[in-house]
Amino acid sequence: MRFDTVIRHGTVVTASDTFVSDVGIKDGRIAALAAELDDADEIIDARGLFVLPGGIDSHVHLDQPSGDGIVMADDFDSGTRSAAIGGNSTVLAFCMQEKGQSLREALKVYHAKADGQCHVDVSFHLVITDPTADVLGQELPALVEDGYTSLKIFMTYEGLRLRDDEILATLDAARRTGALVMVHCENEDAIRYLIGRHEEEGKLAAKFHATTRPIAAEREATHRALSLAEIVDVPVVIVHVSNREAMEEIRHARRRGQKIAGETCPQYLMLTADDLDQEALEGAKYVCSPPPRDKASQDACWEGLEQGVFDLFSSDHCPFRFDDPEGKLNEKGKRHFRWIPNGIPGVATRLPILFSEGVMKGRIDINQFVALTSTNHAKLYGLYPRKGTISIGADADIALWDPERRVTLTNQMLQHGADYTPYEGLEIRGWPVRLLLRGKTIVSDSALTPRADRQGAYLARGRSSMVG
Ligand code: DUC
Ligand code: ZN
Ligand code: ZN
Repeated sequence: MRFDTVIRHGTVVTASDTFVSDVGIKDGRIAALAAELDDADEIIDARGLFVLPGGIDSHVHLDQPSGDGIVMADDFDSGTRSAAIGGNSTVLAFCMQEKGQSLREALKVYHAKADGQCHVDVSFHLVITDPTADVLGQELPALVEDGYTSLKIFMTYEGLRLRDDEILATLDAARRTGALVMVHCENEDAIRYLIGRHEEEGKLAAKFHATTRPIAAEREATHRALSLAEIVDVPVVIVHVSNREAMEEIRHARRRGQKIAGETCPQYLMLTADDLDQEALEGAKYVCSPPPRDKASQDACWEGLEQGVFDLFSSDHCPFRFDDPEGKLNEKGKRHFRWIPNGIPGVATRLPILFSEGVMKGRIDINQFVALTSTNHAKLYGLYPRKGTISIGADADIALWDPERRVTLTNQMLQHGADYTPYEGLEIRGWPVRLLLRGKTIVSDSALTPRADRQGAYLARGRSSMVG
């Protein structure tokens, strides 16, 4: 067979295997894995490089309205450009239902934002904020059939959070339809109570974001979410776990026989609450929810990655500009932590951080890296085996990694819309030097190629591997 492209002499890595092989690509798909393939229009020399499935980041916020004049720093163009720079070929973003809005209406809005704008492949999780009988009974089943097979619910944020009876109804609808539910676990009533107490005491600086959202508030909500899921007998994903106690809840639930996926994120490995405690409003840069904790929590999250408590390592990219009246330092945010928008940028730094801190420091092996950053996302969110692995017939979404490349992170190289990165100056070992999306090179040496020009496609998805 004559190929469009052959990647030669690289070390191919999947979630289970590592082997030296050439990769033959035809019509955007992987067509051969063999030695000495050379009949191709384009030959890419990958000697000394790892040939990995492109990253899949299944937790990315793009172009969501945040209320009160706050504007998210990335739209689908800039956010997916940054994702590609960081070695990702697919992102799963959120389609946020407004109260009173149908899911179909919400999807129309998000498709209009995304379609034709994306540099990598994209799909949507539905965020359900208004679980009416019509939404759960009529819309959801039809949308799951149409390939919108996952949804997110919140236990915190007034206006977004669901109460326990609404959570049960949503979980039950998910069970009936075969959708997978992601849950943001923090106890809103406890947080509101603590914010009130902090206000009485005049504690309004950014660092108090962390003390109003303590570990117990996350642990309690995690336990409750898992109990509610047990009651209706449905799998769930516990997203952005920040500490040992919440992680142990996942372990306990699995011991009870529940099907649970766990997710953690770079901020819980690399940041602590001390980062919020800085002069000149600098702490606002690190405000996200759940908040970063302490060194012991970082160690626990590493343990969870090493031991398989966490299946997913996602960015929770939720970017706001720092020095901007529409961002972190909006007028009210300068004076009170509760008005600092929650979230940090990270779609470009997720993979390099885990590669450098995890693989190169010997905490996880490279097969675990692939599982945590690509394969498990594809399996859990209904994209496998088209995405998330290197096998015959899969989309040729491939990242070439140079383990010898040393990079000092700067905001500018990440090409997102935020005006900072929480990881400025971090020394990284190992870098994605080339990225192919369905066989076309879209990133080379940290720059988008002309072929990258918004070639990302929308992906309808199948059912999760955890469902059914
Ligand atoms: N939850 C997220 O998943 N992302 C950003 C903010 C939040 O609360
Ligand atoms: Zn969340
Ligand atoms: Zn998020």
